[in-house]
Amino acid sequence: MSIKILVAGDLHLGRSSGGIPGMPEEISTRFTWQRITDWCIEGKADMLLLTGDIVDRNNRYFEALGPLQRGFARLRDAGIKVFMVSGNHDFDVLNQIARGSDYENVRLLGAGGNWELASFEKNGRKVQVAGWSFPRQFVYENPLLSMARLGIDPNHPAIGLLHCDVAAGESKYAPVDVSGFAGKGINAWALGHIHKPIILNQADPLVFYPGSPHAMSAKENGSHGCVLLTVESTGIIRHEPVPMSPVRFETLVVDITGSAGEGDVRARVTRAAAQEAGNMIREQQGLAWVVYDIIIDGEHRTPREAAIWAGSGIEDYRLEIQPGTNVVIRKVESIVRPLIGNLEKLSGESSPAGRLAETILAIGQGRTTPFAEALLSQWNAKFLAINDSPAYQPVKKEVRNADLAGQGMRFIEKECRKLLGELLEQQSPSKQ
Ligand SMILES: [Mn+2]
Repeated sequence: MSIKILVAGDLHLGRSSGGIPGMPEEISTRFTWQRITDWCIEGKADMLLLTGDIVDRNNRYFEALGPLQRGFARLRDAGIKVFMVSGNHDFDVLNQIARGSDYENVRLLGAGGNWELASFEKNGRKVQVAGWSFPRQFVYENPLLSMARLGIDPNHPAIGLLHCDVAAGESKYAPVDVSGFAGKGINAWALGHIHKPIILNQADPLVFYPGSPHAMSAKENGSHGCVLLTVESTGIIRHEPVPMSPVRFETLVVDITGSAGEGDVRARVTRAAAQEAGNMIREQQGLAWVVYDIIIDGEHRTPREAAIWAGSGIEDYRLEIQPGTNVVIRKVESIVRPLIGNLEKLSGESSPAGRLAETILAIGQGRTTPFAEALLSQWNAKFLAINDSPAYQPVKKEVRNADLAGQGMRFIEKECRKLLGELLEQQSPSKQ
């Protein structure tokens, strides 16, 4: 018989997802906490592991504790054990709750920053869990360096729980180097602190951040959920993502080339969003909100107007693509270029438009023109003057190493396209 262990981190109870109209219940992280506990109670997991920052320190701190405790009680009544470590947000509160006598099923490991080992048994099979908890808000030392012998039995699988900042160099959130997880007698390390799900090492040991189970902002795009660890009877630990977040943030690039007026541009944007969200809900159940940041791309005769059309009134757009699943658009950005038409033909002309077309063509083919060269030397002089100003000293090294000429040429090409687009727009019959 295998043992199923659900791992969740960085829930930040007390917070809600931004960018969603109204205050529907499912945008709050406590909705996802309920989903996680339901999932365990339905018998899909034997044990729940929490990797810290379960409670958010800055948002309605006391309000968050009620739902947490209700969840612990429901898990207790269902006979589900919880092992957890605290993070920088909940270093004090998780320990207080676990120390009380109400939840004998809940155990905080490594209180006070002292490593601790516990074990879980089911059907005569044992899994060990080692953990370390944040003793205070900021920890500048690497907790792995103080991981003494915990008496881990090599005959049984062992899981490590740690809230830490991997590969960050200096950090006040328990900086750890990824190489430090090996050789500790742990088969799988479940980490907390980083909200994006990441697998740092696939095996021997497995090292991963489950990420936030609930996507809280547009920065946390993509699928968010928990990780299910299955400890096979052979002792091998398998891992798979379990999507949980009712909210998903995505960025979508929509090409509007060939679209005519306002209605057409808007239809392209909304159709693309609805279509992509439709594909997404086939893969992931329980999505209540799909929130898009749209980037319109391509060529248009009037790029400025196209950007305005695509974005106007977008805050009111809402499409229910299936009962209970809504698509909304948070913002629209534009990288649409002016429609230039036949560059080759234009470049043969001796007009200003011809000169611009010639330059755009040349840069695209890695060549240059006297006009581009003159612009580049001016660009270089301006750029270096800015670069030498004291305000930019901190970023200077990075800039110095960059491909300056390439950067300048790309800038010149972009500006030539913009200019040429405007020039042609002025000459077009509709404007005369
Ligand atoms: Mn944290």
